[in-house]
Amino acid sequence: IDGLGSLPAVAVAHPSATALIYLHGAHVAEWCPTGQLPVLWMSALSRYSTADPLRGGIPLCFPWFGKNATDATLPNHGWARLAEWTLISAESGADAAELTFELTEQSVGVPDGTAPMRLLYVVTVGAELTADLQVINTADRDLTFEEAFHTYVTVGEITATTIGGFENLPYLDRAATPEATGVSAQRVLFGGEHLERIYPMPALIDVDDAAQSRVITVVAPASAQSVIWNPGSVKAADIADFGDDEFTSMVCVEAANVLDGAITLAPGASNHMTTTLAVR
Ligand code: TA6
Repeated sequence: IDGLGSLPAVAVAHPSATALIYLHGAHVAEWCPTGQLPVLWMSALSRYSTADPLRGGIPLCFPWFGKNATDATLPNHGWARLAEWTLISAESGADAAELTFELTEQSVGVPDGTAPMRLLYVVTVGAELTADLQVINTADRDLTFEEAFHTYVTVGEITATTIGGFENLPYLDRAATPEATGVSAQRVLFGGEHLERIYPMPALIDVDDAAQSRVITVVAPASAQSVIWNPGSVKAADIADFGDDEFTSMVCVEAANVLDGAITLAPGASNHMTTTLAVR
């Protein structure tokens, strides 16, 4: 179908859930299990243009996370979320629909990091949502990259939301200047400030969305790190495609292989990173 901004998208209508996935960035923008409130958050100010990443849903960060280490003019979080992916298969089973998207080197429009590679992205839409990114090194040399699912979930009120799964674990505090380290003595709480933490552990997260009386779980067994991010009022005001008050209704719970968790593939080798979202 033609999504917003006439960007091509795949609309999934399965008895167990609905979803909307843009070919731009193979970007899962919407997922709603039947009988539940929508789970993914999208900014009302998101751009729907091939020049920009969508703001919300599940942005694919690849082949680097954040700023490019060598060229600051390159797009934040890499080029996979800016590329036009191809839907190569769509199947519907009793419990879920399964869609496979592909991106190969010749379809990548953004410079740097375009060593020959093939990305296969399988999204399973059902009562749970699973995303599986497979990277295949089709080059004749080692390929090193970072990758992350930058997942935005929607919550009723961020200050009434807590995140469990990191109790007594250390984190890198990226909201501190300079960056600092900390330990989460308890569940992660939000007070409207900029919160950005990288925990060196696979995501086994529960988001207690008390305002909407539900718990969203995010599991990512093959991720080296978990990133929690809320821009808070100050940082949100600096982000053009992020409404000033929108930070109160979202939190990013990201599965990542970044920093010392970056992946290196030998020629012909491949890896999978998956994340599974569920609501109860
Ligand atoms: O995951 C947190 C983060 O790295 C923040 O630093 C912030 O930049 C956020 O991602 C959003 O990045 P984006 O390029 O999508 O605006």
